[in-house]
Amino acid sequence: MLIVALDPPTGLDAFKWISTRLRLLEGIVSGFKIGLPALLRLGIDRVREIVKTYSSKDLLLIADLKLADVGFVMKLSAEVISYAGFNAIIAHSFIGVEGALEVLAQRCRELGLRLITVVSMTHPAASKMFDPILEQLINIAKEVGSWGIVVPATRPNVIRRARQLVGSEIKILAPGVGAQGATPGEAICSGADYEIVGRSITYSEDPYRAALQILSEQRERVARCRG
Ligand code: BMP
Repeated sequence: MLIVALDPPTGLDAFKWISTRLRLLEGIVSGFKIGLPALLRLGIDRVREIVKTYSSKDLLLIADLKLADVGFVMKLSAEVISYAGFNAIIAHSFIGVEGALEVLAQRCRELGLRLITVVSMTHPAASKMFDPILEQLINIAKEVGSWGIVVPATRPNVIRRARQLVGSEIKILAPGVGAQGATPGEAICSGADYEIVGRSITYSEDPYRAALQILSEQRERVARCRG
């Protein structure tokens, strides 16, 4: 129920930084999310070297590109992401279905990539920009057959609403735990399936211990809310 976001700090060897954390954490977490900072710094072939090692394992390997383009271009991006060994990709819901997400969703099905769409975000402006149209964004996510949606752990009320709207079919992935203020387990108690944690684990002196601590807090909280 824990996904680790790997966003390497500028100035360090990104390849080594990511590889070390994957190796340390692969046995205790549900998956990893790698985004633009790593992809831009390393390029797809070096990212592939890292990701391919883990492709055969039972891990979610998410490419966080937050795609928001016309279908044809997103389709090309999905092909690159699949080549690198990822098994999931993130796109924005707000771009809509026709000519955009329907094209991406079709290519993802062919490639065996899980499609995750963003329906709200953790930053303060998101409550003005995304939440008023949450239902519409979720309907888009459902229409294209998204495997999962991104909903902010920082706003548990949005998670509760999203869970009511998607039912039990679609996974809810909730970033914002730790560095952005949400506490471990709170999003799961509100209806999320996974919590996404970056810096509280990856920037810690001891990422393994930090992850164990978050997992234990998550378990305690969930045990309490599920009674
Ligand atoms: P951190 O725990 O270090 O704040 O990292 C959060 C991760 O979740 C980052 O990789 C970020 O891109 C991602 N994320 C987010 O913080 N808010 C969102 O609304 C959506 C995200 O994907």
